[in-house]
Amino acid sequence: MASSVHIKISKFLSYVLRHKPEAIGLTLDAWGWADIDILLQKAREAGKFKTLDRSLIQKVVATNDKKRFVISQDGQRIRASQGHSIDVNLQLAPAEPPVFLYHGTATRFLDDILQKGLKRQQRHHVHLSQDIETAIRVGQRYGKPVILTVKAQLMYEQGFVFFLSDNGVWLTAHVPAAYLTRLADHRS
Ligand code: HQG
Repeated sequence: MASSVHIKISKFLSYVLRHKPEAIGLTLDAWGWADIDILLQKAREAGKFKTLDRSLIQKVVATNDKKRFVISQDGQRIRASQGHSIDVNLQLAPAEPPVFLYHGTATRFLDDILQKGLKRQQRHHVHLSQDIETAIRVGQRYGKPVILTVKAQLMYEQGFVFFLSDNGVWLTAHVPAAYLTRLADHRS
């Protein structure tokens, strides 16, 4: 179980590595990497986490529940594995998805989704999970959860491109409504 400090640091890293590096004057390279020393320096200058150092970042990365971040092989850089709203190239190779993938959302979005399909909204991609439990947790963030089954293999066969992030999240640009069905029987 991650400590509350770890969770706060993970949220801070998600914010600067996925959405707003400029909030602390940080610059990511084209592939989404930030230099860890510079990140630490900028975080300190911004008055964030006085105790944040390299070993604490390593601990947060290693123990993160969703493995949201990776550190480069040389140990010098860090990036988020998925979830970006800013334009970075994660250089993920297209991959063949399983027959079904799942998307958890809130009941209030359902009508719109069943009409227009799943849109990526602020992020690069629509996020899909391989298991229903994860989808329920994702949906719960926005309200009463509802789970959609995505006919992923059929989409793939019909030319839609899928990617698998380093931390096991399936990504695709858009899921038209025709490939979605509501999973009626799930625990909430
Ligand atoms: C919904 C978290 C209306 C969509 C999670 C979702 C995930 C529509 C919301 C990752 C729609 C976008 C991503 C449409 C989609 N009409 N609503 N046509 N199409 N939506 O947060 O998938 O903890 O950008 O259903 O675990 O919820 O941050 O996407 O409810 O893996 O690592 O619009 O973020 O990971 O919300 O979550 P998000 P998401 P982390």
